[in-house]
Amino acid sequence: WTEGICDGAVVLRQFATNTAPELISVINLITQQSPFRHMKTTGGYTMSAALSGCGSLGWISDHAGYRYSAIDPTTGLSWPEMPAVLFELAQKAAAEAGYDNFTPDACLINRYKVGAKMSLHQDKDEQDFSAPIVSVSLGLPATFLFGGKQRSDKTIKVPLTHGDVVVWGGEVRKNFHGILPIKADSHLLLGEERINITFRVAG
Ligand code: MD3
Ligand code: FE
Repeated sequence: WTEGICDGAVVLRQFATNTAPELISVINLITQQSPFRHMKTTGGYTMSAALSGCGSLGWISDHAGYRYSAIDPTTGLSWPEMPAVLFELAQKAAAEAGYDNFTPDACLINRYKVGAKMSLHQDKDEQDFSAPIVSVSLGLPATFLFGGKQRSDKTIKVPLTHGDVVVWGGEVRKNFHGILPIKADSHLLLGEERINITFRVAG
């Protein structure tokens, strides 16, 4: 079933639940090639969520700042190809929210262990802001914080559980957002972890 959060944000509850086991097995293959790593923020902090990715571009962070790169700096190689099961899920979810022919070139995979979080930030390293971001939540539940155009704007909390997919486009594409610390629990498929996959048109 679908829920609107506000203009431009559509939650597709349980949209990925049936394909989740397959998603998890391709993520295991991807992270054997491009392992999860903790990026550093430009402020010098180490991010508590670990990152990997697939597709022609991946998100990186270093002394020079944040950007997308065709090379995974950890391996010196290209990022793994985006498996069809991931690409097709993202395309179907985008279509469900009214975006036809969504063609993501970057698939970022965040892994949260218990206690990991993501502070309020905006996603603005992509070239094409007219394309939405599609996010898929797997494993432990999370509380998503959804804010406005400015960091100080009030935030609302949106619970995200295993299988939920959210399409973020239009008006809210550049809004501040974050994830509260993951609570201790265990999930049948992923154990004490949450995985979030985001699909973007980055290049
Ligand atoms: C709303 N990830 O990777 S996904 C990120 O759960 C990121 O790992 C979070 O924020 C996570 O950048 C949240 C949902 C999401 C992604 C991008 C957005 C929501 C968004 C961009 C604009 C507005
Ligand atoms: Fe983000």
